[in-house]
Amino acid sequence: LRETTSGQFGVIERSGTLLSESFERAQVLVLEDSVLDLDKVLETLQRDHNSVMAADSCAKALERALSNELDLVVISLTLLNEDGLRLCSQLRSHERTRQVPILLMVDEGDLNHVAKGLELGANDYVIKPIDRNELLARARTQIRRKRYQERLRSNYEQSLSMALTDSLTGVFNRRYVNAHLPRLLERAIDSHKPVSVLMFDIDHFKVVNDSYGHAIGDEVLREVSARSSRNLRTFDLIARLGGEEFIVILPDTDGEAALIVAERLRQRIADTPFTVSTDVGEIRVTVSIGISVGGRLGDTAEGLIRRSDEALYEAKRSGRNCVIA
Ligand code: GH3
Ligand code: MG
Ligand code: MG
Ligand code: MG
Repeated sequence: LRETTSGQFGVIERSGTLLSESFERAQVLVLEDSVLDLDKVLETLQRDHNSVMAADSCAKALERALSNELDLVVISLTLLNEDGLRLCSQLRSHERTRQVPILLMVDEGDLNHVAKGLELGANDYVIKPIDRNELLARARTQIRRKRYQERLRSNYEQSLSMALTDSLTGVFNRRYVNAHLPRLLERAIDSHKPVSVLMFDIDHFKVVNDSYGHAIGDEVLREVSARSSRNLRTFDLIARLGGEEFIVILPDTDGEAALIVAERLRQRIADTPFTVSTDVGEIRVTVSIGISVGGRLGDTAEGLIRRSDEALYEAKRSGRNCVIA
């Protein structure tokens, strides 16, 4: 026995013969109305301990495909009363099944259907009468390819979200704001709606660190993030710009409404002390907030951020724990 592993999928070979290889069972759906052929396909695919479902009409097959997480659909093009190619195009037109691998089974005399099927999005085919080893090999290839793509996609999504998220607090980071604010502003200008920006900074945060330690400081940062997020609408956006400085972007919000949001945020943080994990008891923190409003022709993201930063500086100078627009 020789084992060659490619990530999750160990391929075990013995003198050239493929043996059962997948650690994860695949969910397979077979559309076939010939009992003999179906038996053969089921028996073959079950050798890999796959879980195999059968359907004898396009409608039933589609229903199953839409209510299961399938890894492969095997479609017979020799159905008595139906055209299996219909299922092919149906699968490709639904979001849920757009990516599922499709393997066709055709009669030798109907090879012209194969071209049509591949055009409709089928991935591969086998010719009847079915050779068991060939069917199994082609099925495995499709299942493996699907899993590989899923892994790539989830790695990609994970690294994307890591690149745009602040690891301490879980809110967005500066990079995300830099990428996203120009687009939000452009949309605001185009739709003649204002977009407001709140910049806020924890007051005398150095004292928190100095008194209780950096770890408690981190806890406070996390709680400030969480408390702020809870008090925003789902389409508002909060990011940590660095240190103890945050930005909140409020789409479709004018200065007056932004002032109300900012004042509420300030109060929620100032009025309820923070409970931290050690026995230091409750910690009180306050924030200073600066507001700017954009949406006029010629406004830029940099300008918007600079104006909110200036307002924040004003708030610090005015004694902290306050909002300046
Ligand atoms: P001000 O009211 O003027 O904002 O005073 P401040 O003390 O909050 O401002 P200052 O900029 O002097 O200090 C910010 C402090 O924030 C200093 C730094 O130790 C702390 N800090 C920055 N990033 C982190 C972090 O990730 N975790 C913790 N615990 N502290 C941080
Ligand atoms: Mg500071
Ligand atoms: Mg500060
Ligand atoms: Mg600061």
